Amino acid sequence: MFRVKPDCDGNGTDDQDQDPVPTCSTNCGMADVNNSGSVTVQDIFDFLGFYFAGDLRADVNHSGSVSVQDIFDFLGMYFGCQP
Ligand SMILES: [Ca+2]
Ligand SMILES: [Ca+2]
Repeated sequence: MFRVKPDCDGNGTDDQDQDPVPTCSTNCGMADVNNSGSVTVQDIFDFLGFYFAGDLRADVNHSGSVSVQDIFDFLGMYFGCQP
């Protein structure tokens, strides 16, 4: 699992010390489509690159195909990760 931010759910406890790990860290990891370790605007560009190329890395909801729903799901994860 990615650990994008130490406290992505903002509850004052490091995510790694929480059990279960906050789901937002999972979403943040999935929004990190270029695997850089952080979620930045570059991930949006890379996501769109994968999307228009039909690359399965754009299949963020793991439906098995790349569809417009992946854009919505990606954006939901992406903005869910912003501080
Ligand atoms: Ca990234
Ligand atoms: Ca999909």
